[in-house]
Amino acid sequence: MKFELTASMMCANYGNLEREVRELEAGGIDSFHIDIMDGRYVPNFAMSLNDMIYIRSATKLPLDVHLMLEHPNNNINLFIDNLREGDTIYIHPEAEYHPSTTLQKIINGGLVPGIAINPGTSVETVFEMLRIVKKVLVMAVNPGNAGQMFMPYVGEKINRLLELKDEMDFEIYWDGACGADKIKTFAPKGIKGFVLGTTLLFGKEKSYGECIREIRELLD
Ligand code: S6P
Ligand code: MG
Repeated sequence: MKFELTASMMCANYGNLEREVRELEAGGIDSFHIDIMDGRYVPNFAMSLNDMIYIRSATKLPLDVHLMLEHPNNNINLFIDNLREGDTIYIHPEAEYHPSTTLQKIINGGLVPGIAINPGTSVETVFEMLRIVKKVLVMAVNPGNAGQMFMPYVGEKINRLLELKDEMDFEIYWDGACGADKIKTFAPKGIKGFVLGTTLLFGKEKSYGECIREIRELLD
Protein backbone atom coordinates (compact mmCIF):
# COMPACT_ATOMS: atom_id res chain seq x y z
CA MET A 1 0.00 0.00 0.00
CA LYS A 2 1.34 3.42 -0.96
CA PHE A 3 1.50 6.11 1.72
CA GLU A 4 3.85 9.06 2.21
CA LEU A 5 6.39 9.36 5.01
CA THR A 6 7.77 12.74 6.01
CA ALA A 7 10.57 13.35 8.52
CA SER A 8 9.94 15.85 11.34
CA MET A 9 13.21 17.76 11.19
CA MET A 10 12.82 19.38 14.61
CA CYS A 11 13.73 15.90 15.89
CA ALA A 12 16.91 15.66 13.79
CA ASN A 13 20.49 15.92 15.04
CA TYR A 14 21.50 19.54 14.48
CA GLY A 15 25.15 18.60 15.03
CA ASN A 16 25.16 17.49 11.41
CA LEU A 17 22.04 18.49 9.60
CA GLU A 18 23.50 17.81 6.16
CA ARG A 19 24.23 14.17 7.10
CA GLU A 20 20.73 13.84 8.54
CA VAL A 21 19.21 15.02 5.26
CA ARG A 22 21.43 12.63 3.22
CA GLU A 23 20.67 9.62 5.45
CA LEU A 24 16.94 10.27 5.40
CA GLU A 25 17.00 10.62 1.62
CA ALA A 26 19.04 7.44 1.24
CA GLY A 27 16.67 5.70 3.65
CA GLY A 28 13.71 6.45 1.39
CA ILE A 29 11.90 9.34 3.07
CA ASP A 30 9.38 11.13 0.80
CA SER A 31 9.62 14.69 2.16
CA PHE A 32 10.89 16.86 5.02
CA HIS A 33 8.51 18.33 7.63
CA ILE A 34 9.66 21.71 8.94
CA ASP A 35 8.05 22.87 12.22
CA ILE A 36 8.34 26.67 12.38
CA MET A 37 7.42 28.18 15.78
CA ASP A 38 7.26 31.70 17.21
CA GLY A 39 7.07 31.04 20.97
CA ARG A 40 3.63 32.66 21.10
CA TYR A 41 1.20 30.56 19.13
CA VAL A 42 2.96 27.58 20.70
CA PRO A 43 5.15 27.58 23.83
CA ASN A 44 8.34 26.61 21.98
CA PHE A 45 10.85 27.72 19.36
CA ALA A 46 11.73 24.67 17.29
CA MET A 47 12.81 25.66 13.78
CA SER A 48 12.95 29.00 12.04
CA LEU A 49 13.31 30.50 8.57
CA ASN A 50 17.04 29.86 8.17
CA ASP A 51 16.68 26.19 9.06
CA MET A 52 14.04 25.87 6.36
CA ILE A 53 16.20 27.71 3.81
CA TYR A 54 19.15 25.45 4.57
CA ILE A 55 17.12 22.24 4.21
CA ARG A 56 15.53 23.61 1.03
CA SER A 57 19.04 24.04 -0.42
CA ALA A 58 20.18 20.59 0.75
CA THR A 59 17.54 18.41 -0.93
CA LYS A 60 15.44 18.11 -4.05
CA LEU A 61 12.64 16.35 -2.14
CA PRO A 62 9.53 18.37 -1.24
CA LEU A 63 9.31 20.42 1.95
CA ASP A 64 6.26 20.39 4.13
CA VAL A 65 6.32 23.62 6.15
CA HIS A 66 4.10 23.67 9.25
CA LEU A 67 3.74 27.26 10.47
CA MET A 68 2.92 27.48 14.16
CA LEU A 69 2.87 31.28 14.14
CA GLU A 70 0.46 33.97 15.23
CA HIS A 71 -0.76 35.84 12.16
CA PRO A 72 1.30 33.99 9.57
CA ASN A 73 0.01 36.45 6.96
CA ASN A 74 2.42 39.07 8.34
CA ASN A 75 5.46 37.06 7.23
CA ILE A 76 4.10 34.60 4.71
CA ASN A 77 6.18 35.94 1.81
CA LEU A 78 9.40 35.07 3.65
CA PHE A 79 8.36 31.45 3.44
CA ILE A 80 6.77 31.49 0.00
CA ASP A 81 9.77 33.21 -1.59
CA ASN A 82 12.19 30.63 -0.23
CA LEU A 83 10.26 27.52 -1.27
CA ARG A 84 9.72 25.75 -4.59
CA GLU A 85 6.73 24.65 -6.59
CA GLY A 86 5.40 21.44 -5.05
CA ASP A 87 6.29 22.44 -1.49
CA THR A 88 3.46 22.76 1.03
CA ILE A 89 2.70 25.44 3.61
CA TYR A 90 0.28 24.57 6.41
CA ILE A 91 -1.18 27.36 8.54
CA HIS A 92 -3.28 27.08 11.69
CA PRO A 93 -6.55 28.85 10.79
CA GLU A 94 -7.24 29.98 14.36
CA ALA A 95 -3.95 31.92 14.40
CA GLU A 96 -5.14 34.26 11.63
CA TYR A 97 -7.98 36.78 11.30
CA HIS A 98 -8.45 36.00 7.59
CA PRO A 99 -6.96 32.57 7.00
CA SER A 100 -8.38 32.25 3.49
CA THR A 101 -6.44 35.37 2.44
CA THR A 102 -3.23 33.75 3.65
CA LEU A 103 -4.12 30.50 1.88
CA GLN A 104 -4.72 32.44 -1.34
CA LYS A 105 -1.23 33.94 -1.09
CA ILE A 106 0.20 30.43 -0.76
CA ILE A 107 -1.73 29.36 -3.87
CA ASN A 108 -0.68 32.47 -5.81
CA GLY A 109 2.93 31.70 -4.85
CA GLY A 110 2.66 28.35 -6.65
CA LEU A 111 2.73 26.28 -3.47
CA VAL A 112 0.38 23.67 -2.05
CA PRO A 113 -2.02 25.18 0.52
CA GLY A 114 -2.75 23.33 3.74
CA ILE A 115 -4.34 23.77 7.14
CA ALA A 116 -3.30 22.14 10.40
CA ILE A 117 -6.13 21.21 12.76
CA ASN A 118 -5.45 21.01 16.48
CA PRO A 119 -6.96 18.22 18.59
CA GLY A 120 -9.47 20.69 20.06
CA THR A 121 -10.50 22.23 16.72
CA SER A 122 -13.59 20.76 15.07
CA VAL A 123 -14.05 20.09 11.37
CA GLU A 124 -17.09 22.41 11.37
CA THR A 125 -14.87 25.37 12.36
CA VAL A 126 -12.69 24.96 9.27
CA PHE A 127 -15.30 23.53 6.90
CA GLU A 128 -15.24 26.26 4.20
CA MET A 129 -11.45 26.18 4.08
CA LEU A 130 -11.61 22.53 3.09
CA ARG A 131 -12.74 23.82 -0.33
CA ILE A 132 -9.54 25.82 -0.73
CA VAL A 133 -6.81 23.58 0.65
CA LYS A 134 -5.21 20.50 -0.90
CA LYS A 135 -3.90 19.10 2.38
CA VAL A 136 -5.22 18.82 5.93
CA LEU A 137 -2.69 18.08 8.67
CA VAL A 138 -4.50 16.45 11.56
CA MET A 139 -2.66 17.13 14.81
CA ALA A 140 -2.83 14.05 17.02
CA VAL A 141 -1.03 15.99 19.79
CA ASN A 142 -1.27 19.60 20.89
CA PRO A 143 1.22 21.56 18.78
CA GLY A 144 4.58 22.72 20.16
CA ASN A 145 6.66 19.69 21.03
CA ALA A 146 7.80 16.29 19.86
CA GLY A 147 7.43 13.20 22.04
CA GLN A 148 3.96 13.96 23.36
CA MET A 149 1.00 11.75 24.18
CA PHE A 150 -1.55 10.83 21.48
CA MET A 151 -5.01 12.41 21.92
CA PRO A 152 -7.37 9.50 21.19
CA TYR A 153 -10.42 11.66 20.49
CA VAL A 154 -8.94 12.84 17.15
CA GLY A 155 -10.01 9.48 15.65
CA GLU A 156 -13.61 10.67 15.31
CA LYS A 157 -12.51 13.79 13.47
CA ILE A 158 -10.40 11.74 11.07
CA ASN A 159 -13.42 9.61 10.20
CA ARG A 160 -15.39 12.77 9.40
CA LEU A 161 -12.55 14.14 7.22
CA LEU A 162 -12.27 10.81 5.39
CA GLU A 163 -15.95 11.13 4.43
CA LEU A 164 -15.34 14.61 3.00
CA LYS A 165 -11.95 14.33 1.33
CA ASP A 166 -12.95 13.09 -2.14
CA GLU A 167 -15.93 15.39 -2.56
CA MET A 168 -13.98 18.44 -1.31
CA ASP A 169 -10.71 17.42 -2.98
CA PHE A 170 -8.10 17.36 -0.22
CA GLU A 171 -5.76 14.77 1.28
CA ILE A 172 -5.28 14.02 4.98
CA TYR A 173 -1.92 13.81 6.77
CA TRP A 174 -1.17 12.74 10.35
CA ASP A 175 1.13 14.74 12.66
CA GLY A 176 2.10 13.79 16.22
CA ALA A 177 2.85 10.59 18.15
CA CYS A 178 2.69 8.55 14.97
CA GLY A 179 3.24 4.91 15.90
CA ALA A 180 3.00 1.68 13.89
CA ASP A 181 -0.54 1.05 15.15
CA LYS A 182 -1.69 4.41 13.75
CA ILE A 183 -0.25 3.71 10.31
CA LYS A 184 -1.72 0.20 10.24
CA THR A 185 -5.16 1.50 11.18
CA PHE A 186 -5.37 4.74 9.22
CA ALA A 187 -3.40 4.21 5.99
CA PRO A 188 -5.92 1.60 4.75
CA LYS A 189 -8.75 4.01 5.61
CA GLY A 190 -7.25 6.64 3.30
CA ILE A 191 -4.83 8.84 5.23
CA LYS A 192 -2.29 9.80 2.63
CA GLY A 193 0.80 10.46 4.75
CA PHE A 194 2.37 10.45 8.19
CA VAL A 195 4.86 12.78 9.92
CA LEU A 196 7.53 10.70 11.64
CA GLY A 197 9.18 12.02 14.81
CA THR A 198 10.59 10.45 17.95
CA THR A 199 7.93 7.73 18.05
CA LEU A 200 9.09 5.83 14.97
CA LEU A 201 12.15 7.44 13.37
CA PHE A 202 14.53 9.61 15.43
CA GLY A 203 16.79 8.54 18.30
CA LYS A 204 16.55 4.81 17.57
CA GLU A 205 19.29 2.16 17.63
CA LYS A 206 18.50 1.44 13.96
CA SER A 207 19.40 3.49 10.87
CA TYR A 208 16.80 5.69 9.24
CA GLY A 209 16.78 3.26 6.30
CA GLU A 210 15.91 0.32 8.56
CA CYS A 211 13.19 2.30 10.36
CA ILE A 212 11.62 3.43 7.10
CA ARG A 213 11.78 -0.07 5.57
CA GLU A 214 10.05 -1.56 8.62
CA ILE A 215 7.33 1.11 8.45
CA ARG A 216 6.68 0.43 4.76
CA GLU A 217 6.54 -3.31 5.48
CA LEU A 218 3.72 -2.76 7.98
CA LEU A 219 1.26 -2.74 5.09
CA ASP A 220 2.96 -4.83 2.42
C1 S6P B 1 4.46 19.28 17.01
C2 S6P B 1 4.98 19.21 15.62
C3 S6P B 1 5.19 17.81 15.10
C4 S6P B 1 6.26 17.02 15.85
C5 S6P B 1 6.19 15.55 15.52
C6 S6P B 1 7.02 14.76 16.43
O1 S6P B 1 4.21 20.59 17.32
O2 S6P B 1 4.09 19.84 14.74
O3 S6P B 1 5.48 17.83 13.73
O4 S6P B 1 7.51 17.46 15.55
O5 S6P B 1 4.90 15.14 15.61
O6 S6P B 1 6.67 13.41 16.36
P1 S6P B 1 6.62 12.54 17.68
O7 S6P B 1 6.61 11.11 17.17
O8 S6P B 1 7.86 12.86 18.46
O9 S6P B 1 5.38 12.94 18.38
MG1 MG C 1 4.39 19.49 12.64
